[in-house]
Amino acid sequence: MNMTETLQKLTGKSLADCTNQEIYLALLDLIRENSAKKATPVTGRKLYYISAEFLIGKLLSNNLINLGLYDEVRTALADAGKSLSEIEEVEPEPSLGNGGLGRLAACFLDSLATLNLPGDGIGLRYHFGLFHQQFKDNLQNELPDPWLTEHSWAEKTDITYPVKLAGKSYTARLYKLAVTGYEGRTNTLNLFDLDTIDESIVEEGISFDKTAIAKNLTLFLYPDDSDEAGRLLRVYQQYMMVSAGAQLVLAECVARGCNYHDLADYAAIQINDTHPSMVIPELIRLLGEHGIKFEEAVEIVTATCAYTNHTILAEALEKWPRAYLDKVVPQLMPIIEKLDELAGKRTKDKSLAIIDKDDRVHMAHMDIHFTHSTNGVAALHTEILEESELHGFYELYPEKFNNKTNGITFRRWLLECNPALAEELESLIGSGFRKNADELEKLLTYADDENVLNKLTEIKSTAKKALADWLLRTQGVTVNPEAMFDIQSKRLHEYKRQQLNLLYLIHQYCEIKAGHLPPVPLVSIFGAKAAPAYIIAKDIIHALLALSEVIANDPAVSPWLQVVFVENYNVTAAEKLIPACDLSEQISLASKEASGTGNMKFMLNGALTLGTMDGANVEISQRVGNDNIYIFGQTSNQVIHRYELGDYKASEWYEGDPNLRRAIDFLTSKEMLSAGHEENLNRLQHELISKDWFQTLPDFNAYVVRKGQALANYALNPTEWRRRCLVNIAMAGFFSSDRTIAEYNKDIWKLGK
Ligand code: GPQ
Repeated sequence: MNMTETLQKLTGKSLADCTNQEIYLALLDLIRENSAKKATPVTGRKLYYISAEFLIGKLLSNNLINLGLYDEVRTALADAGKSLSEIEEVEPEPSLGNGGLGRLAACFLDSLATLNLPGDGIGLRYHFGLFHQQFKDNLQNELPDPWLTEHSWAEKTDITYPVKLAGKSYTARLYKLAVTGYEGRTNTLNLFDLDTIDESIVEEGISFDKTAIAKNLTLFLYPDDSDEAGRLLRVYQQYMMVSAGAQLVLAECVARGCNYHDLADYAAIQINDTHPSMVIPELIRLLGEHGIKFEEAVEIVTATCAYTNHTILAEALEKWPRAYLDKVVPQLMPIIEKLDELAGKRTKDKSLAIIDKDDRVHMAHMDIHFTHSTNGVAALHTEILEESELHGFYELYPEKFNNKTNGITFRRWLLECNPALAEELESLIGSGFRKNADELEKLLTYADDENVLNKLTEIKSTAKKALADWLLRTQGVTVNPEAMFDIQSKRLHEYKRQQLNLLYLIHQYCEIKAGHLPPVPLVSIFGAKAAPAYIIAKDIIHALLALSEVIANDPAVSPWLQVVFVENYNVTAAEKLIPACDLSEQISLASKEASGTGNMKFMLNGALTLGTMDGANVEISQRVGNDNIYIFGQTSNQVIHRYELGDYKASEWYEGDPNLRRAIDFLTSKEMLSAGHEENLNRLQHELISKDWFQTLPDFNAYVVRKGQALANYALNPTEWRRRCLVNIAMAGFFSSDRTIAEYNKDIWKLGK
C-alpha cells in the first residue's frame, strides 16, 4: 500500500474529502502503529529521567521525521490538496514545561531514543501545563492552556500506584507517551495523574482552590507559590511524582529479575533539578518495605541516583520548611532526619547539612550527599559550582562533580523547524549530520563560496518573510522583513536582563528622535512569560509593550525601530522565530545563566550571538572564535567580585551616565505614561535606580556599543555577516543533545550494560 492508500484506509474516505482534524487523527494512528514497532526489550541498566517538566512541544511532525515518514506523508497530503503545516495547527501544544529545563528534558528523550539507549521519562500529566499568556492593556494575563483531548498522545493505562499524601490515600494512574528516536528505538514518557482531577474548579484566570488536592493536584505546572497553600501544593505534586515514579521503577526492575539489592544494576535515575529530590528518601522507604536495612538502602540509592543542578540562583534551590514535609510526607521525615544525621557524620561543616538551624530542608544538599554524581550544565556553570556555590561539597566529594554541557536535538531544531536550511546543508555536505552533528564542520569549506553564502541569505530572507506572515496572521502585526531581526526569547527574569534590552531600545528611540539614524532598520522581537507572582518581571513586559506602542505611534521613529512582543511564547512560536533570527540576544548577567539552550538553537539556524560571557555562550565563543560572535560586558569573575564587595550602587551609575539617565527617566515620561500605567513604570524605574540586583547598569554602555557594531556589520558588510553565520552553523555540532547524552551515558549512566 502506498501512503495515500494507507491514510485513506485509516480515515475511511478519500483524503481530499477529509477535514484536517480527520487527517490529524489518522496520522496519530499511523504514528502509534509505527512507533510501537520500534519498542525494544531492555537489557541491563535502564535510565529513568525524573523531571517536573517535559516541554515536548507538538509531536506530529517530529514523530513523522523520526519515523522516516515525513516526506511520504507530506507528498501524499499535497497530492490531495492538503497541507501538513495546516494539519499541524489542529494539534494543541502540550505546555508541560516552563523553559530551558523542561525543553532540555524533551531534547534528552529524543536523543536517548535516537542513540538506541533504554531511557524513559517520569513526570506529571498536567491538565493545563503552564498558563496561556494573553496581553490586555499592555499587561500580562494568565489563562489556562488546555491540551488534553480525547485523542491525546499520552495513553491511559491500567497501571496505578497508591500514594499517601498528608496521611490520605490517593491513586496515581500512569499514562504513557511514546518517544520515538530518529531511526532509533521507541522509549516511553511516563506521566502520572489522578482520576479525580476536576478542571471545573478553575475560576477566574488560573486561580482555583489550592487546598482541594484530589481535584487540583495536576491541574497546573508550578501553581502560584506566593502563598503557603501554593507552596504546599508543589510539595504534594513532587511527592506524587516521585512516589509513583519510584514504584514504577521498582516494579519494572523486579519484572526484569532485580532482587532490590541489585537495583543499581537495573536502573539509573537522573534527578532533574531539585523538584524530584524526594525520590531519594522515598526509594529508601520502599526498599525498607522490602526488608532492606537503612544503611544498605542508602548505598543502593546512592549508586542508582544522580543529580543535575541547573542554577546558582539561591532562590531557585528548593529549601522546604520542615513543617511542610511533616504535613505532606510524614512518612519521609524520619528518613530525611537519618540522612541528615549521616551527612553530619561525614562533615562537621553545618552549611552542608540537609536540615538547617531554621528547620529548612535543603533538597540540593540531600541530592549531593546521597547520589553518586552531581553535574552542572555548562563548563562555566560547573566551574562556579565547584569553586564557589557548592565549594564545600566539592571539597568533600570531588569525585562526584562533573560537567555535562547542554545540547539540543537537531531533529526538531533544524530538520523540523528549518527544512530549507536542512536541505541546503544536505546538498552541500550530505545527510550524515542528522545523526552525527560534528559533520556540520564540513560546511567550513564553503565559507568563502559566494553562491553558498547567497543561498544562505535567501533561506534567511524566506524564513523572515514566513515569520512576518505568521505575526500578521496571529497577532495582526506588520513587520518589515528587510529589517534586521533581533530576538530575545526565553523566560522573563531579571537575571536574563530583558530590561537591558529595554534600556537599549529606549536609547535608540531617543537617538533616532535626535536625528541619529541607525545603519539598518531594527525589528526587536521578544517572547517571554513572567511567573504570575513575579511583579517586576511583569513590569518589564508592561514597559516593553508600552514602548512598542510609543514607537509604533511615532512616524519619525517607526520606520527605523519596531518592538514586537510575541504573545504566549511556547515551543511552537520558538520554531517560527528561530529560523528567522539575525541577531540572538543572550545577555544574562555573567555567572547567572547556567547554560542557556536558546543560544544553541539560534546559532544552529544561522544567527549571530550578542551575548555576555555566561553559560554556554562561553563555549559557543570558544568554538566559533571571537570574530564570529558579539561578546560584551562584565565577566563572571568581575560580577562575583562585585557581589562579594557588596558595594554596588545602581544610583551612582544612574547619576554618572547621561545616556543611562535619559533611558531610565524615559520610563516615566509623558510618552510612556500615555501607553502604560504609572504604578508599573514607576516601580520598574525605582527598582533600576535603587536596586538593580542583576547589575544591568554597569553593562549598559558596552551593550549599546557592541549592538551598534553588530548593526553596522550587518548593514555594511552583508557578505562578511553571512560568512560568520555559516561559521556558526558549522560549529554548532558540539551542541547536539546526542553528544550530551553520549557523555551522560559514558560517565554516569552506563546504560544497557
Ligand atoms: N532552568 Cl533551576 C530552568 O529552565 N528552570 C529552572 O527552574 C532552573 C533552571 C534552566 C537554566 O536557567 C538554563 O540556563 C539552562 O540552560 C536550562 O535550565 C537547562 O539546563
